[in-house]
Amino acid sequence: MIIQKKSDIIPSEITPREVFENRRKFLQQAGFGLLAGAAAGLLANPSYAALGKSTSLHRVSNSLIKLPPFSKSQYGGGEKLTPYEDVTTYNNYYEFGTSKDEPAIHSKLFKPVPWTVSIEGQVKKNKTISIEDILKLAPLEERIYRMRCIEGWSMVIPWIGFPLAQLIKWAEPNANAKYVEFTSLADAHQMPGVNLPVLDWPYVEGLRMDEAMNPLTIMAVGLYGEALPNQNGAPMRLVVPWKYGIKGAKAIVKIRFTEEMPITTWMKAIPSEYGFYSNVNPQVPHPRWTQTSEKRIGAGLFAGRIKTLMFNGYTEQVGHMYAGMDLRKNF
Ligand SMILES: Nc1nc2c(c(=O)[nH]1)N[C@H]1C(S)=C(S)[C@@H](COP(=O)(O)O)O[C@H]1N2
Ligand SMILES: [Mo]
Repeated sequence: MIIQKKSDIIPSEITPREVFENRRKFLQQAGFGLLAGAAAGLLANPSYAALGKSTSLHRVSNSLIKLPPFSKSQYGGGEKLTPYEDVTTYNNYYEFGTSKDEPAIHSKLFKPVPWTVSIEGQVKKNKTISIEDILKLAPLEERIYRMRCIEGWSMVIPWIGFPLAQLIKWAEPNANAKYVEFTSLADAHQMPGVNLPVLDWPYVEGLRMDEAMNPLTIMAVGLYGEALPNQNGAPMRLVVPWKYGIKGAKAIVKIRFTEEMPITTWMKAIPSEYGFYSNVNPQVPHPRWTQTSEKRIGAGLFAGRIKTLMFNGYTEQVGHMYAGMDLRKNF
């Protein structure tokens, strides 16, 4: 009742987020902390409070997208989550700046709606699909994945998403499709980094068809129980947990099926350092640093480095795809 009364008098200039934050503050002051938590989407996921989001109740998703309900999954149970604060303020997203704190700051006004994704290349026919329709393609589920950046740090993130295979099925690739290429938005008006020649925009990534169809590969539309924050790739980004983070293209606007191996942005930038596969592999150092260990973000100042595992620990699910391949050459 209090909630309704409050929202009735909201002037139209105030954004839904401000409305939400005001309401939550009000409820907290009135001693309705639990209710406020429920409004933030935490009710369905009470475990988040114990896993790092409790310190972040003053934050709400900056996304304008409303997610349908999602279910829990078998993936990643038991892993200690990287705190929400770190997941959303320590980012790589060069379209919004090259330092880790910049994406959270510069993506505040980014608009992930309206959004359409175009499907092109080796398909039955070119088509486009809205983010709303993408969200109806498959049931959403939460998957806790270990994520490893090629720079040597890692996180454990509770993503919400669906198997990329479901979107590919809808896309109807033809028999010539051997690879899938993903293109991120490059909008200089919304993304200040795109005005700088740090990379050859737009950001492009790719997967071999079997990698794209692997059950571990997901399109993420949320994390920590809420719609994907802008800095994490709203409204939809790729998540491939056995590969380095660079493969996880954010804010995807185009999916193209190809016969030839796509040339990714990082391959183009520095071909001797970044290969197409980018599988996590402690045996193959980056030319300028080792890949044998990683720093787990948010684990604390005195936490030691963790041993990096082959395929980021997902060998059982993905190792078979690389049987007989020289992973030193195909790095
Ligand atoms: N469009 C785009 N996607 C991107 C990047 C980027 O700069 N631009 N950085 C990549 C890198 S290097 C990493 S490690 C992950 C980081 O994702 P996160 O910030 O959600 O943890 O996003 C990947 N996706
Ligand atoms: Mo990365």
